Amino acid sequence: MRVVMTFLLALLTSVGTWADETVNVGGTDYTLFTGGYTIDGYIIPHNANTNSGEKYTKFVDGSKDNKWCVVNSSSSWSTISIDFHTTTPIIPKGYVLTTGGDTKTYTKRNPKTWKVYAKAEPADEWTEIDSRDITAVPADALPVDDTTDKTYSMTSNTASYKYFRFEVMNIVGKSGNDWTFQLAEMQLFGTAVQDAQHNMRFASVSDLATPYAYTGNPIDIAYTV
Ligand SMILES: [Ca+2]
Repeated sequence: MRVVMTFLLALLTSVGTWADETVNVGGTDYTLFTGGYTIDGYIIPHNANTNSGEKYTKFVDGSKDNKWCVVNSSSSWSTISIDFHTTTPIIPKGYVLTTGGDTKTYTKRNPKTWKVYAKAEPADEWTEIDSRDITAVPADALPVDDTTDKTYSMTSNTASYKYFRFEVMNIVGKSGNDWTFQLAEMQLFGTAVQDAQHNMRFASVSDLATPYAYTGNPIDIAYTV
């Protein structure tokens, strides 16, 4: 039994690449949520072309060495978004975005305007908990550098949430012939207390996505997973 338990422990501790880390905002340390994310759905432009190794699953998979990359042939899209939930409710105080591994080559793929929404229960209405526009606030721009973190805080939030939506309305600009969005990773941080059981990452996301609805803009298409 001890051998089995040791094996299982080794297996669990080898899942994912998350480590217990903190993010310091204004002198206060917040804990990066390491309990795992499950993707619920996403919206991409109808004309998008995504490399099989750069799918939406890469956005919250625990690895900064891969990215979600949505290649578009035109700028006429309104929304790229992804919905996911945490394994346990948390009180988000901010998040870390990580640029893609080739951002120095493709300098315009970072988001330009984006919002974060949250809700406690699936049936709740979304609440906007963060909004960024780098034209209005240039300091919010992600680095034009490969695999680089940038921290965004929303420390005034005191509400507990479990469901999250990251929504991009625009990207920095045209890269070559494409209007392409990419990010390597998003990590929430907050004040929720985690236990050891939740330090493993859940990566069981189906690749068998099927479209369920069109948004108000007919060129965007939504998928549940
Ligand atoms: Ca990733």
